[in-house]
Amino acid sequence: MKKNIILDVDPGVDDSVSMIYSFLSNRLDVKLICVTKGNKDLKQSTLNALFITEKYSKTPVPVVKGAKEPLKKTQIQTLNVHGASGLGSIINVSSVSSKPVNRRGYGASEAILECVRQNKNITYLCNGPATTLAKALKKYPEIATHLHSIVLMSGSIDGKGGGISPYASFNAFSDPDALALVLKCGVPITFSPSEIGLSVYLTPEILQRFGLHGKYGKAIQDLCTGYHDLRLPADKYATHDLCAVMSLSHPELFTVECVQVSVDTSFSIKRGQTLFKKVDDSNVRLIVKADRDKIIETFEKCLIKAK
Ligand SMILES: [Ca+2]
Repeated sequence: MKKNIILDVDPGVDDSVSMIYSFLSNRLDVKLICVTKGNKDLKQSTLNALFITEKYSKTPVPVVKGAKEPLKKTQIQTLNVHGASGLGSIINVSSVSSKPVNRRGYGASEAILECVRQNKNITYLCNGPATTLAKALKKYPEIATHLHSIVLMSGSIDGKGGGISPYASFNAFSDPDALALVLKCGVPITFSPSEIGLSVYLTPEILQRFGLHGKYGKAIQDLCTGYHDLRLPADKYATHDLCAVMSLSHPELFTVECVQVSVDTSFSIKRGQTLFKKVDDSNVRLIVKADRDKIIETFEKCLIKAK
């Protein structure tokens, strides 16, 4: 049976890769896409999410515009590592004809509430800052009682950053208050930290091969071309958000540990730092290892099957 998911994104190259995979995977059923300000501002991120959904989802999936700013307003820069549009070498997204489902009195919190009420055992996959989810949980605590689990692409095992901050991953740094709030909601949580997406890197040879696998493979090639996570050499492409999604579709390819986690919400240089401590039992799990070869093989099979 397919696993129901809400996918929260800030596209973003690796967000888009994770969206395409989620649409194609025979183990996942995407019920709602939420967009949060992160890699790009909310307007561009929403346009990008609509573009990817319209072009690569085989069935219609509602897209809802979420949080425009973090819970506590700070000067957050966006990371300019995803190309001008946020979609690597795909520059022109102006062909989008669909619109987000937002209307007066109905925003992301309402869309999430409706979705979790309608779909049993649903997992919230957060591939951007946790702001939209935190706001929804604050407004409608009932959401937590419906969620099966939460997967967060956030944090780093070693408590270091390297992109936007020396101590925090981009998503944790972008809204640590939201992350701390989500951690208190009682739902089982899995962290897919920076180290995992960096370890499961793609190469130009792999992307070239993907490019021969039809429309979807070509999209992955075009997305990743022009994307450079500065923690990797220029010819290695990180798969942060894809790993988070695949940890749900293929948990057997990931090693997890039960942990206690703390998030630094101070306004010091350590803002957004996540510290994990291994414990015997906890509702929080941390991915500590991923099987790169099998993940890439599984992803490639999915692209070939879909073409
Ligand atoms: Ca992201």
